[in-house]
Amino acid sequence: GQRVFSGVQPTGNLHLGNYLGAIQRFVGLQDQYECIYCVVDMHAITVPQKPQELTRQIREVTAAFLACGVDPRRHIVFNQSQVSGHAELAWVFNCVARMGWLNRMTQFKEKAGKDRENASVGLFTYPDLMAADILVYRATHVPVGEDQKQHMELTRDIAQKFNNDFAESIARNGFGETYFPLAEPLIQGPARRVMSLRDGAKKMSKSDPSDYSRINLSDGPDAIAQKVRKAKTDAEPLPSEEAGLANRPEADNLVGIYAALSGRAKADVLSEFGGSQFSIFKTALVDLSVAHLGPIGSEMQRLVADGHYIDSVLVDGANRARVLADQTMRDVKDILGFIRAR
Ligand code: AQP
Repeated sequence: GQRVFSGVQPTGNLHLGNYLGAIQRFVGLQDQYECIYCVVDMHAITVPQKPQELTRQIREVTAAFLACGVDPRRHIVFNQSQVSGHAELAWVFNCVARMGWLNRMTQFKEKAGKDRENASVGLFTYPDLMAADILVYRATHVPVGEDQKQHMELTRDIAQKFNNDFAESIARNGFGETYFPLAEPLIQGPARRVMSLRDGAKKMSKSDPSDYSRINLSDGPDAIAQKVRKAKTDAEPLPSEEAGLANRPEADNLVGIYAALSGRAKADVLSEFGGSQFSIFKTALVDLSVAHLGPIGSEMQRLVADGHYIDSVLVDGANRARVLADQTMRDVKDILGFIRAR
């Protein structure tokens, strides 16, 4: 079967990059695939979190999924820590992945910074847990932003090494030639890497100290308008063709955002705005962003206000996810040669 898995960390400040790179795309996959969307709270604690804020942020990400149009009845929405198979399989993958593989991960280098001795061990093994998130459901497709490309390659390497190392046992247990699929990242569309509004060389990120660097899903019309108006640009008018965006990262970023929000191609947007000054384009971008994000923000607020409903969605989703994950863990234990109750 074809199955989609993706996760979002409940680490605050959900932004337009998270939306266009991931959550918006979750919605479009629902007609084609069986989908599992996860609030990855265990990933969040790889860096310090305040418990009460973490609780609030788990509800907020869940509300964002629902407000954007993820259907928790037809698909599965839950938080990672409620299904123990993620952590169990991550341990197995800690023993499959090699130190050298993890040493090459750029996200760890960026997040650990200079004080690497003081980073948590969990931050280092984060990609093994991510591989477990995906493979505990034997998911085949993973919609993510471009920043997750390297972790997706590692996920495939882990699946492949497990399949190779245990090939004989996989066959003996009746699973055929391979057990885990080589999950395919779905990194698509004009907003696969949304950049900071203040610096076209940096990705839009939750942890950027400047709130002007990002549009938050919770921003109202005034905040959105201010941030777009202050967004960094160059002095030239917009080009008429996509090739004209080369070496103009800020222009490229704003055009990409406009394209993604309107469901059009960048070339199509430029055929409308080519030759315009940024002031005109920005006004159109404000209108589009407010029209698009306004209803999402207010629906999120409405949902978060009813914490009981959100929590019941997560418990129900976890109950359904657990059935799938438990089956994988039984299979994996048999493949590894562990003893279990039958
Ligand atoms: N700027 C972005 N453009 C496109 N997609 C993005 N994603 C994140 N930033 C962008 C995608 O959002 C999904 C969830 O990401 P995450 O929860 O793993 O958070 P993150 O990548 O750690 O988010 P930030 O904003 O980058 O946080 P910090 O500041 O902590 O590093 C993923 O699919 C991701 O690709």
